[in-house]
Amino acid sequence: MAIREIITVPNPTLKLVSKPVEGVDDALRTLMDDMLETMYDAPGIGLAAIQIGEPVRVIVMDLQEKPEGAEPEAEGIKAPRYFVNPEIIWSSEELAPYEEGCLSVPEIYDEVMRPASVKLRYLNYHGEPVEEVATGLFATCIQHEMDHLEGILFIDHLHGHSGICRQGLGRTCRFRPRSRLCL
Ligand code: K1U
Ligand code: ZN
Repeated sequence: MAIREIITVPNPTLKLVSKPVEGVDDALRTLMDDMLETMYDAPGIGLAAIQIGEPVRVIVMDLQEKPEGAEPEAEGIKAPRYFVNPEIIWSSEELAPYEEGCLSVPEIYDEVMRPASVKLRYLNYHGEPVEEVATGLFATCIQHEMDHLEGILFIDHLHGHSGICRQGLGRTCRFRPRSRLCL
C-alpha cells in the first residue's frame, strides 16, 4: 500500500467528471488500498479517487469513531468501506445540514444542506453488487464523495459563492466571516 498525494484547489483535475470502471480486479483493489491508506494518513473519513488524480468512479470511507477516552494518536477499530461505480437511486425529500470539510479544500468548513437519506447501488471491494440506504453522516459523506465524481466540491453548494476566491483565501467573506471564502 502507498500514501499518495491529495490534490487541492485550484488544481483543475478536481473539476473532471470521473469515468465508470469496467469491473473490480486486483489493480483496482490496489488503488482502493492506496486510497484508504492516504485517507487514514490525512486524516479523513472519505476519499474519492479523483482526489489522488485518478478520474475513476471509486470512493473509500471509514466512519468508525475512536473509542471514548482513546489517545488522539491511538488507532481506532477500522471499518473501511469501498464504493465502485456508486449510484444514488433514491433521495429523501427531507434535508439535513452538516458542517462539511474536504481534504482538497484545506482549512475550510461550512454548512451544506443535503438529502437526509439516500439509497445507493454500487460494487463492493469484491465486485459484488450492493444496495443499501445511507442516513446521517454516511448519507452526507457519500453525497460529498459522489459530488467529487462529477467534479463538484462542497464549496460549490455554498449560497452566494461560485467557489474559492481567485485572489486566494486571505479575504474575508462578508456573508460568512469565518469561512475565508469570498464572492
Ligand atoms: O475530502 C474529502 O472528501 C474527505 C472529507 C469527507 C467529508 C467530511 C465531512 C463531511 C462530508 C465529507 C473529510 O474527511 S474532511 C476531514 C474530516 O471530516 C475529519 C477528519 C478527521 C477526523 C474526523 C473528520
Ligand atoms: Zn471532499
